[in-house]
Amino acid sequence: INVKQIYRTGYHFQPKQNWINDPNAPMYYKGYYHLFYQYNPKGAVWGNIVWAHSVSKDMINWIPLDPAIVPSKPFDKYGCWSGSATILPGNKPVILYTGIIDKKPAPGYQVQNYAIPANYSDPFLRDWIKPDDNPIVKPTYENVSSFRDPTTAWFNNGHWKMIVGSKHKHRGIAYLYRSRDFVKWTKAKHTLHDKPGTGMWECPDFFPVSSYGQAGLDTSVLKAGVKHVFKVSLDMTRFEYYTIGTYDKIKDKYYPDNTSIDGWAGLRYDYGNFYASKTFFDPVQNRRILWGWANESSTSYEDVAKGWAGIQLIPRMVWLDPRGKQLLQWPIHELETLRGDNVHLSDVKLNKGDVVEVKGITPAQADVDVMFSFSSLDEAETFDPEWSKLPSENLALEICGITGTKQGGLGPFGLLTLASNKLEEYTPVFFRVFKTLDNTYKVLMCSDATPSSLNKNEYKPSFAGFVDVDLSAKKLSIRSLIDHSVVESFGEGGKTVITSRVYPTIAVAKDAHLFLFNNGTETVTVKSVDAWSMKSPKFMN
Ligand code: DQQ
Repeated sequence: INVKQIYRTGYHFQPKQNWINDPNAPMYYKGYYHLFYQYNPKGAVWGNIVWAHSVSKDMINWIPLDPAIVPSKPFDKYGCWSGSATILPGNKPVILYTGIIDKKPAPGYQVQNYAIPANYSDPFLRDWIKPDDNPIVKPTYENVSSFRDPTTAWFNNGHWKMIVGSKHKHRGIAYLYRSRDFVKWTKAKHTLHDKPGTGMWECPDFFPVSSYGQAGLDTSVLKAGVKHVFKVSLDMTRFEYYTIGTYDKIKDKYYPDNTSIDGWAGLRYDYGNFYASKTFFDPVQNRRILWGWANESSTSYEDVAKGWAGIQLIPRMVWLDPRGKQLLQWPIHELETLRGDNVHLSDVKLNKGDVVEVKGITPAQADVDVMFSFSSLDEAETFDPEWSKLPSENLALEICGITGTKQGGLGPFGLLTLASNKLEEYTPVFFRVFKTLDNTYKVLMCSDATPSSLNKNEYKPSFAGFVDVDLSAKKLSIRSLIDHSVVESFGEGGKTVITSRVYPTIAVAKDAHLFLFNNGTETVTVKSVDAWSMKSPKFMN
């Protein structure tokens, strides 16, 4: 293979070439899942943005189509930016998206447009019409260059409602708009939600979840026992955060629960490389699916040399954790159809310093599911009280940066993914358990790119999040989706998720290895590990 192509993913969504970013308007229509995404037809850097389009029966095998929405009208002359789909009564999809009408002021003058299918009988929805009464929403303030990414609309009290992400000074804002006919939209007097000090809110998402069970809800559903999730992508930190809360449909206001931190220290879908995400309701399997984009962590020089940049992560099912304080996420079950050769081990003891190889699969393209257990919490390291003084939005990350895989008490234990045989390179995904002075436990999950590559030019961040788990069962699990240059890891059944992009130089293709490790004084048992070689989808591009 071409040396530049060792980082292409085998089963994560990618077009043949060029730059991609945000997933747009995911939806299901007449037998097919549709994925649109921000795409530069002319190169491997951001620019010339159009909506590329692919369809799929299972969100794993894809049929690429021609771009669906491209600049062609005065109201989107300089770019077709992110947006969403809403399915109107009668199974009629409509897309709302941001059009750039002028290059100035930078990054562009933004309005909201709609597009409708040219032919409803085409399940691929290849052709879209942009009616001449566009734009349907114009910016009203001095925020003409910070006013974008309309959401899927929801319906109540005789109106469709949608939000547009924005900011005013440093306040992040979700402006609310209402319409009876989906064409004439009126700005509400108040916002759906806003928050000082958070900067521009990109790609807001707002949707209901049931209090119990894994079933998803269509975006307009509002009844007893329904909570709402509000998510934004923060331009300033390049992370997303969400809260769980209540939507008051009379006041048309969203109120985060007091168990959710509303700000940079809040919950994240993913504590790693994951941005501009969007959910949709899948009416066929009654679930809500989350799509997110991971950019490259390499230099743009390298992106241009390899001819592409950006991947879409594996779609995740999302639902409310039974305790109601966070979401859970899990890769869609369709991914399992790609599982090939399997290795299963059970009851493997890992003493301090042990590194055990998992052999018999293709470690560069794999799915690994492992359950660790331990017999006592006594060895947990002390949570340094000094750490509490660190900025709370980065606490987990700071601690992971300080401790890494250095010897601990209960942990670090976990996986060494994309590892070279002699461990010159590896991306560790692991837990460390800490005990605070008031005798509570803090479980840290890390995905640390620092040792991932000998290439000095790469950006190799360590990422980390806390796992809100009751340790009385004395077990912790990790599932990692490993795919050449991406490691997507789900801690404790999807309580904490971390994605890293990495560029090993030795641990590539057949020279990549997978190990289990423990570097804590407490012996840890691998109750079970299942690892699969992953096949590549039949048609991807
Ligand atoms: N990407 C789009 C914008 C959005 C940003 C432009 C988020 O609409 O705010 O490509 O990554």
